[in-house]
Amino acid sequence: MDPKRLSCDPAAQAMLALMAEAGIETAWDRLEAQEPQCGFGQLGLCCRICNMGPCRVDPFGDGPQRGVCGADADTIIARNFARMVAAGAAAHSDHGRGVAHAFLAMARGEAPDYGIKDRAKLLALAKELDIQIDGQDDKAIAQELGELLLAEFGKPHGTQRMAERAPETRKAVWKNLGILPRAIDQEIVETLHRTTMGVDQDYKSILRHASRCALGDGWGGSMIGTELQDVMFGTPRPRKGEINLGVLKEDEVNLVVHGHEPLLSEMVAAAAADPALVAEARKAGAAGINVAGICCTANELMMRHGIPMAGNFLSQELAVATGAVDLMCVDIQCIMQGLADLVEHYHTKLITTSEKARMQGVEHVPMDEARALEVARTIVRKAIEAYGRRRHEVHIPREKGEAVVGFSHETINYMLGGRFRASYRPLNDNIINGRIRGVAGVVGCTNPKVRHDAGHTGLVRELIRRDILVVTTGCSQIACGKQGLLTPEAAAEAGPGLREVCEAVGIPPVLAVGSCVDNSRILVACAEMVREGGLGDDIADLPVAGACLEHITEKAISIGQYFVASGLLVVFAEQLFPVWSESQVARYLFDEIAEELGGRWAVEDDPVKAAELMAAHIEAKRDALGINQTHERKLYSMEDRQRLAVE
Ligand code: SF4
Ligand code: MSK
Repeated sequence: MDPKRLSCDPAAQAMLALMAEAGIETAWDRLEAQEPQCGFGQLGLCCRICNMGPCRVDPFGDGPQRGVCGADADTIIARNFARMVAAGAAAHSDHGRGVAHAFLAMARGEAPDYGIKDRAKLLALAKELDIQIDGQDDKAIAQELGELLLAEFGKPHGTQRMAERAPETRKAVWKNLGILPRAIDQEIVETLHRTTMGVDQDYKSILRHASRCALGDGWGGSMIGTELQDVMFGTPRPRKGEINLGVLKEDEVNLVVHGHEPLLSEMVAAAAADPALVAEARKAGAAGINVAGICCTANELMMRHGIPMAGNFLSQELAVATGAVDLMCVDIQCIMQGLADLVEHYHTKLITTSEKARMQGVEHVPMDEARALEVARTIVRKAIEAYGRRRHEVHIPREKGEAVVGFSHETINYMLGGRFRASYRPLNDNIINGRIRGVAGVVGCTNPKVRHDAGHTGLVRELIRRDILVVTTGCSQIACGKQGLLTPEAAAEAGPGLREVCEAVGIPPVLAVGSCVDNSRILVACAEMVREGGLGDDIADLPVAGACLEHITEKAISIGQYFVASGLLVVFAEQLFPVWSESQVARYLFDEIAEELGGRWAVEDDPVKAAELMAAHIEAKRDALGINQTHERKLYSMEDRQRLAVE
């Protein structure tokens, strides 16, 4: 396999060549060993929900058209799709629940190493949720807020409080369709119930509930996670950091944190900066302790502390193969089991930390909120010990670049509006005057079935060239960072209108918004754009679209579905989309769903064509808003001016 065909990242190419030479297996090798993969599974046509199966439906019409229970292709595809949404929503929301638990423990004084870093956000959130703040101290407010938000996961009555942030028109759409999300757990459990054998057998009904479940993720579990993380660890502000495998240091203890929850990585970052531990590292012969992130943990750490990012999902094995990673500690999600075998070739110590995510044969150091910093110190000490066992030649690729990350919704508000007039007005105005044609969210994973990073960055380059401002999260954000797209200098690649705005404000044309749960920030930004005025009454009116051309996880399907259910066009790669294109389900998701929800799915493998599709959607929205018409420049007479002044 030619490394250049597997990845467009030169650092990844170098490591792939090195690993191939050494005969060390990667995800790409395991993918090759799996081929040909099951075509029924790829199209969503395989059902193993009950023990009369597994059943499959033949898309060519020659073989069986129904499962043993009589389920047809659409029921099977819809059930599989809805279950992906439920699993993705469960992952994000359980992350959010974990944060809420830690937040509450912090407020009660049971997690002394955590605190309140963003008091203004605490108070704003409390006010928004009708919590009395006058006369209460911060910890008491936090306790009430924590209890209220934790209850959102399992409350017996009512709908999601965070979903109240959506524009009125959008909420009316959800209400009319009966899909306003209730308790997050309820939506997930109901999805699993509906999709067991012999329950919901109407594909539209199943998919409508999938929308409700996904909304419980985006406007519920994920949003709660993001908001409480901001209060505890600080709302991200633009920050510069280094990115790619070249951030690993030959002469330092390299401690890589990988996964999703900042609960652990924040503490590891603090422990690694402890002068006593740095002295221990020096005693062991290292020049210092270098913490670097992989996957969404990398996004969380860089946007709050400027800690370098070593890479995204497909970089996790490559980082170990440099021989420079002394310890990799992981929490939850996107951790390849292949790491456990891989570290056997090196001195690298692998450590799991979450009760929810253990690996056989891998040392487990349980994260404990009550003594979080102490746990983190233990992990750092283990990294120092492992450094002492380094025997290998170290092969750290030279590639590293700079990235500016941390464009939270609050930052975008501030940067575009200014300190005294923080607002989305300038963004909306620049969209209305056409300098910026619209906004695209490019998010999600990296999948070995697609040339690593090329789907994301190819698409992003095409979008900014067309004057479309890009916001990015997750592994897509890291891909963009590696290719220099997260710097203000990248504005040189943008079209003239977007370039002008970026240069005037000093922002990159691709705004790094955060981790996977932070896709909720994009929802809030959309709601704010509507609230600001001039771009319609609903998120579905906005010239905005989303995409992920390298998706792997069920979480990505949940994200896509909540963007669609919020009124947006979402483009995924056709080769990765788990729906048979000739099915009624496909017709519904690609077309009819727009009549109900305003948003819809589309599929396209080619990044250039995907950009064309998104740009066409954005232009159609602009036409509908009437902002594509050239306005005659109105010359005011003195009389007009006087009238304006009076008004
Ligand atoms: Fe087969 Fe129906 Fe059971 Fe699915 S639920 S495995 S289609 S019998
Ligand atoms: S880490 S979910 S591979 S974006 Fe959030 Fe990356 Fe996808 Fe995991």
